[in-house]
Amino acid sequence: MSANQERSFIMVKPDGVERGLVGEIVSRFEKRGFKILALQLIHPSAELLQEHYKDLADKPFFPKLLAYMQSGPVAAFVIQGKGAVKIGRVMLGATNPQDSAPGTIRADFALDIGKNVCHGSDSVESAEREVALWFGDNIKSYSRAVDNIIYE
Ligand code: RTP
Repeated sequence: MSANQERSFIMVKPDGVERGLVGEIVSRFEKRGFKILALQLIHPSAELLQEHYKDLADKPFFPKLLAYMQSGPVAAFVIQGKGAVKIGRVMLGATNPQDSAPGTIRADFALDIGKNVCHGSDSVESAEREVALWFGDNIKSYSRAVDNIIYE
């Protein structure tokens, strides 16, 4: 896979969907130059969320996190492009919005760690796992003429 094909799994959490931030958040990634490879509004099951957040199962906040993530639909999408995972995390901002840098999604739209609006994969390995978990094989690549302008 070439560097330009790196993928990350991004999700607007229920608070972000409820507040009408889906378009704004997707738009930021589109404008940066990332290709949207998949996009779906999903009502996640407890099983899906337990698998997604399995590394956090022992954390004291885990039950609260699962309840929050099931409080409404999420907008799950996949971005593709150079540095998708790292840049995705930078664009989201620090997990706790109180620490997020100005201009990041969490700093611009959130105040509390437990309502931090969005998720982004934290490594290339997690991204591949999360893309497969949420979208299975339902992803088809496509070419964009604009890639010739975005990439040197
Ligand atoms: P995410 O998975 O949502 O992108 O967040 P992250 O990697 O930046 O942070 P992680 O440690 O994986 O935590 C997942 C989500 O759990 C909630 N959380 N609450 N102390 C707390 O109450 C606490 N700590 C984490 C946040 O919503 C965080 O995004």
